[in-house]
Amino acid sequence: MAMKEFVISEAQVETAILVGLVTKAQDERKTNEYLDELAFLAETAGAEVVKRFTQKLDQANSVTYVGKGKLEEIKEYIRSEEEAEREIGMVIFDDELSAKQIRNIEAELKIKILDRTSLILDIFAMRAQTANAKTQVELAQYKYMLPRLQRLWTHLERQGGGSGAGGGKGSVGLRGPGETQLEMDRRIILNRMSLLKERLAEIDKQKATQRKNRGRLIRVALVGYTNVGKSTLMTLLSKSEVFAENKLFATLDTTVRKVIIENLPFLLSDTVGFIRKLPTDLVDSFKSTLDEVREADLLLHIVDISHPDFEEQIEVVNKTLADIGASGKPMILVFNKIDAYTYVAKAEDDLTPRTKENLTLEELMKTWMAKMEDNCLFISARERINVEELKSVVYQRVKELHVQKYPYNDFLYQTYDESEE
Ligand SMILES: Nc1nc2c(ncn2[C@@H]2O[C@H](COP(=O)(O)OP(=O)(O)OP(=O)(O)O)[C@@H](O)[C@H]2O)c(=O)[nH]1
Ligand SMILES: [Mg+2]
Repeated sequence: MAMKEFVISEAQVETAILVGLVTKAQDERKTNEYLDELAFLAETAGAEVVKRFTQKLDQANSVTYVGKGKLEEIKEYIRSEEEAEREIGMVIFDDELSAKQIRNIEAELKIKILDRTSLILDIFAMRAQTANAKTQVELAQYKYMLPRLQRLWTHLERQGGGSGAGGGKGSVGLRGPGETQLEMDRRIILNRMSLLKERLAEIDKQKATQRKNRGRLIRVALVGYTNVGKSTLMTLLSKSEVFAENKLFATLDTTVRKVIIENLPFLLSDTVGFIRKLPTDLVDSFKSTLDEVREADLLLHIVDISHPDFEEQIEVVNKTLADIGASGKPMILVFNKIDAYTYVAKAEDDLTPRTKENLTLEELMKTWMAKMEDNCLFISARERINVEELKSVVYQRVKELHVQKYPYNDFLYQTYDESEE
């Protein structure tokens, strides 16, 4: 269709300021990594980060998160940008804010305030495709909103009645339940939440039935931090396209595919990635999505070895698995993206101690293989390095599990002709 009648103005990108704390528990390097991730989240949601503020505090200030002076500094920055006709769209805080903190900060800065949780929820709302995912996200959003209703009221009055700049439908942080819906009072929200819960229970039941009808096949789940390459690997192993991109939370809904390696069929599922500082409430809301992980016979824990912080990511994933009751399962640790691994080579005469940044890929592999008693693999899903090795390891493990779980099931030994798929 011809578009010549229309003048398409350039989509206006909202700008964002990030705020994080350096505390006893979180040193400056950590804080910067967290803020890198927060910036990636903001970018995924469609905002451009123009400035970061950090402050050293023993712990977050219960009234305004940062101290009074720092808040003043942020306010000053926003004002000066405004004067230069560069309006700041929002301020995003790296930790979950209380109702009180949001109210006070907003009163001071008079600008849209988000925190890590509401930003993640916003991305989830943007990404949700199926009825199941949409219901789960909506429930999680109400859970977040409920204790902060006060804030939402004042927030929306300003959004609706103000100059109109930056607000409105579809902007970062305001997707999901529409503005009219937000005018509901607490009681109505609670009613809506119980309706959503009923709906999810219904979906859970259907899913459980579906899972039961899948037959006697071993179930393997891909788990891992967000953006590590789970969906890319799923596509590779199942030979059918699964959505993957270089954004956070590209996958929200679980995909289950039947995969056959040699003569062995099994089920492989790809599911939502995990992230740091993800509130348990949010994880709970994804119960039915995560059932797939909980009921898996074998986990393939995918790690992005090219990420500077992959070790902490492994810990976050293990902790989240424990939180959802999926720890203690047979697991293979799969280090992905070996093609993108980089390290800082040390000069021969440099006698300062080597740090993890100085390890070559070979050294790192050795360390992990010793630690995992060889129960790990190093691959590149994108460059197809060591994928055959991965397949044969998965084949062995699935076969063992299959014989254990279904000793009388002989269809393992039929030979499948790959060309018949
Ligand atoms: N360099 C490199 N990039 C890869 C590799 N595997 C995947 N990627 C890229 O990493 C990004 C994320 O891949 P996905 O498969 O979407 O990752 P995911 O784990 O499914 O991510 P979420 O669904 O968002 O949690 C994409 O841009 C991929 O192309 C790899 O082996 N090497
Ligand atoms: Mg994915």
